[in-house]
Amino acid sequence: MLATLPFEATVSLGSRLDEALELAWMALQPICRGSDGSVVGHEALLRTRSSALRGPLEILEAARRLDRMEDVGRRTRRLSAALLQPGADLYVNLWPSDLLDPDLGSDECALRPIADRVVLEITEHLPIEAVPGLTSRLQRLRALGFRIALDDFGAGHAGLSSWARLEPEILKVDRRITSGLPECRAMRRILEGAVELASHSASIVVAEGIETVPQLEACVAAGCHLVQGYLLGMPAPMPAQTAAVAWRH
Ligand code: G
Ligand code: MN
Repeated sequence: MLATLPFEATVSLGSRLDEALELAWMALQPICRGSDGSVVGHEALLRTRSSALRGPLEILEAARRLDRMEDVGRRTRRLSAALLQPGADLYVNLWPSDLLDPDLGSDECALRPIADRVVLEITEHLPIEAVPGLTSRLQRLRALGFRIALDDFGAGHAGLSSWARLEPEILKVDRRITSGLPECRAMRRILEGAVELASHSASIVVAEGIETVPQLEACVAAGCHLVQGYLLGMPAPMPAQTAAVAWRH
């Protein structure tokens, strides 16, 4: 992959990535209980104050081209660990390459001391089948106290086979499903079906991407335990301790 980049371009992209990671910070977005709106967790989302690379997508693309995904994962975990809020779990995104990184779950891993408060969100940017020894890696992470979430469920990447392989404690249903609610009956049935399937393994369902009150009500009516989205709270440097919308009782 690097061979396609001329030497100067590699050096320049490398120093831009260094700067972006140096100036990186994590925004926190609240995750709320569907029944009463109380904040039970925060998802940590990568941001940077650097203009050398703008935003997480450019950082990830640069890291991928330079084969430096581990640097991003380690920096993300270190920054996230410092942001654990009292009484709330911390949701941290993993890339499949992080599952191969010996740092994850090691004595040096910043998340290890707080593992029982951390949910590791896994999505399929790379097929999960491509991770060698996935089952034993997950077993080890769970033995340390981490919980596993399947992220972006229903988005096309994260499907039923990933669900079967990961056996996640938490299922995060992508906004491409929840955005169709309440109007789209098919999306509602898919969401209800996911909740039903999740109940057989006692998994918790999080509805992502909630932007309107009718969407929120439809997700709660479908049985989603937790909800997340701009309506409840934007990703922000100061963690929200309460939902941005009033709950109906
Ligand atoms: O893949 P994952 O689910 O981790 O994606 C998180 C991304 O989704 C973040 O970049 C965050 O800013 C964005 N996001 C969070 N809530 C909403 C929402 O309600 N609507 C939209 N469109 N994006 C959201
Ligand atoms: Mn996520």
